Amino acid sequence: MRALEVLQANSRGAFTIPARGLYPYQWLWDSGFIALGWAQVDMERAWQELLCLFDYGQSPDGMLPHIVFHEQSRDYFPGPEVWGREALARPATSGITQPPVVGSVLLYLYEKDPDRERARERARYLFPKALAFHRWLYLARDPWRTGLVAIVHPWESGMDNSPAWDKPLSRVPLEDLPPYERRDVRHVSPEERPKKEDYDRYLSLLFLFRRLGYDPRAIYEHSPFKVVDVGFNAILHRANRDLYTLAVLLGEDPGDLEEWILRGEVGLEALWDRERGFYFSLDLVAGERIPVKTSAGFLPLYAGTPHAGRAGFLAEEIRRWGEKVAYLLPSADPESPAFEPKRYWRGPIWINVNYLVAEGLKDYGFLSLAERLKADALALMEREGFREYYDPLTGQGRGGEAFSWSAALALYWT
Ligand code: 9WN
Repeated sequence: MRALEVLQANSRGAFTIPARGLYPYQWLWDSGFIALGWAQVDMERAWQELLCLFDYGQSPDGMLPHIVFHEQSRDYFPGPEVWGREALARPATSGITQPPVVGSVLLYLYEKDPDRERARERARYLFPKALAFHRWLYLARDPWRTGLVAIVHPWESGMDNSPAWDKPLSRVPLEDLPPYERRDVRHVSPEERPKKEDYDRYLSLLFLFRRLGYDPRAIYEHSPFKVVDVGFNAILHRANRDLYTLAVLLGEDPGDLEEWILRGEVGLEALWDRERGFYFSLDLVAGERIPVKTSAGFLPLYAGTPHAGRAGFLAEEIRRWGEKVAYLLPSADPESPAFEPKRYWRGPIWINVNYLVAEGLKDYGFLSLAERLKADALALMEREGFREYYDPLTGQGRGGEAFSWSAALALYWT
């Protein structure tokens, strides 16, 4: 299947599912990457992707959920009945969020659209909604105004079973869970997915949030998993910068963006570990750094916060990882004992992360390394098709097939 055919096959009118069977709804950060793909072939469709997300997914307080359950499906667990957030006028949604790439995608669409009238009209409509999402993130997840927001569930990182979450997740008490049946392992081999222990805790957190009525304040206070994810915050910082640029271009009031940018820069740079020369996430429950090297640690390059010296360190580290694998960029340090080349976010290459890190490397002038991340991603997709992830040692495609954001980013790059 060609890249555009993948998007067309996964399109459900105004939104695009990540993959047939495996993920039958609209996901938050997927839709951002997918819109970048649509923008190469059908600008109107790209705008629809974001409009659909905000119009149907956003709650009155600004929150954007990680899944909008537009349709009924028996393919995915946990579905809308498990989250228990059925609304009357809107489709049901999940009760947690995901990395905020949409602000940056909004600026991209605005700049790319040749129909300037449409670009202005759509951007003016979506800008305050994107701003409200960021305001919600700071209110709900940074009550102490540190400049960094917390995630309360591994699914919020988008990198679900990252080895960085092993320790903080192990502290989550297991609920007396009702019997449940995973559907992901009907579509994909269990060796390529998170383990049962992980799912038990993912669900324990879900049921806790449900009991708390999805009240953001109660969740922040009571969640036994509370982490400052370097990846999430780097993406948020870049989106703040991009929304600020958009505000200036549109002549709109930038609200608190300037303040968030200033505080975010200081916050992100505080995640740098001088001894180990890497950016790490913070476990807010234990009050400690999580010294586990994952690809999220390279995302400050995308945020644009490191000074040249630190950026050079990161580029060097990517090259070192590159000597241990056949293709870049593995999602976890290939030398770490936690590295599993086939299992989801514990080693495989993800096309969206290659895109984000390549963008950052390009901004810092590491052009040949940025080119390698892009070339490796394109070579893998050419050889194996548009898979969800790839084994960095053998290049073998893994996880879902005909995966939307892989196809979308191939369109973006070619
Ligand atoms: C939970 C849709 C999503 C991606 C995530 C990826 C995976 C879901 C799952 O699929 O997560 O959100 O059920 O495994 O980890 O990044 O957005 O493609």
